[in-house]
Amino acid sequence: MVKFGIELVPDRPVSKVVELAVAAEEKGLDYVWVTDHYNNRNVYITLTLMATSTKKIMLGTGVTNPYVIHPVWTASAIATLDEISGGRAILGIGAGDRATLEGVGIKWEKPLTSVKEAVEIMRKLLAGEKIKLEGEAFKVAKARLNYKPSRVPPIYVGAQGPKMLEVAGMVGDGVLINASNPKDFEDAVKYIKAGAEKAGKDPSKIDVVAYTCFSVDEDSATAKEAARPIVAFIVAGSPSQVLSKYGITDEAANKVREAIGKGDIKGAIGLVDDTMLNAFSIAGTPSEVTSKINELLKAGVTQVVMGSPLGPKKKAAIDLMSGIASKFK
Ligand code: F42
Repeated sequence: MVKFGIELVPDRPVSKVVELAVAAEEKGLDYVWVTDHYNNRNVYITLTLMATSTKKIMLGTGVTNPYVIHPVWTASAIATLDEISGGRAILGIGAGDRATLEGVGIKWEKPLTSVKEAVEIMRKLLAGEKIKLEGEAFKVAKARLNYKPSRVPPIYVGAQGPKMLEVAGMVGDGVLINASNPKDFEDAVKYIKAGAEKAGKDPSKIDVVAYTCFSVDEDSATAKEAARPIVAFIVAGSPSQVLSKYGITDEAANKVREAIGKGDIKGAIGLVDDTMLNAFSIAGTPSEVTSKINELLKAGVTQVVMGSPLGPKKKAAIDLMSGIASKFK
């Protein structure tokens, strides 16, 4: 059965973010994923408050990275969150955001190897075992937690590129794919499957998560308006081969980039057309987004995450999403 989650960005007072997690639980959603950027509120402090304010909903980092925080520390944080939440922690990890990392002087070296080795280290520690690893990214001479966690929480890998999707298939229990268009998932599933098979795992056991740019409202135009700013930044940050897949020309994307470069965000938003919206978001009325969700499921998605902006009003969007999710149960 398909699962539904919500992505929450701790870019506002934590109490407000926790309120949304509580609403998501009350409305029957299955997962809360909290993004991790050092320049927002701290991911683990936010998740801890969510754990003490909710009872059922699963709580994950969506996603942390092995560069800012060493995997031994992440393993300890997730084990603690799992204890506090009564077995509801999920560990989402990815390569991290290159620009942010370089801004603080961290070199973004060997992203595939770093994620793969980090997962190996964390799985061992979460299983209560000792780890010794002479890896390419990490050298761990001797590490172990001083207690045995009651379980190894599921580990999800954030991935977009073919090689990272393959790594996710090899080492992950799930994959968080930052995309909204069914076309992206048809390809992604092939890479995940190849990775799982290489590692001798059953690919059908891997949770394939669409981590979408999502906006829902009773009024289609209002929903789309709310998604435009995020889509403008996605268009500006996407390489030509991704844009051309959707019939978006370099010329059109360059105009958006120029506007953002000049700080004219309003102008950039005005340049986002329906082709761009359709390529990079799920935005519209409940019936419009439901048909897009159906297409995602056909492409192999097993969990749909309603990501930023959620809608013009976040709580109202959670209400609408709850109605949509209940039709799939
Ligand atoms: N990043 C954050 O910082 N915070 C978040 O909260 C966050 C959430 C999130 C959710 C879902 C999701 O999918 C991604 C998310 N991200 C977040 C972004 C994430 O941290 C990564 O930046 C993003 O997923 C990286 O993109 P990617 O999966 O495509 O991987 C990168 C590294 C890439 O370029 N991959 C390529 C590929 O094909 O997969 C190839 C890279 C490659 O091959 N590089 C070297 C080589 O020579 O082969 C590496 C060699 C080696 O050993 O590693």
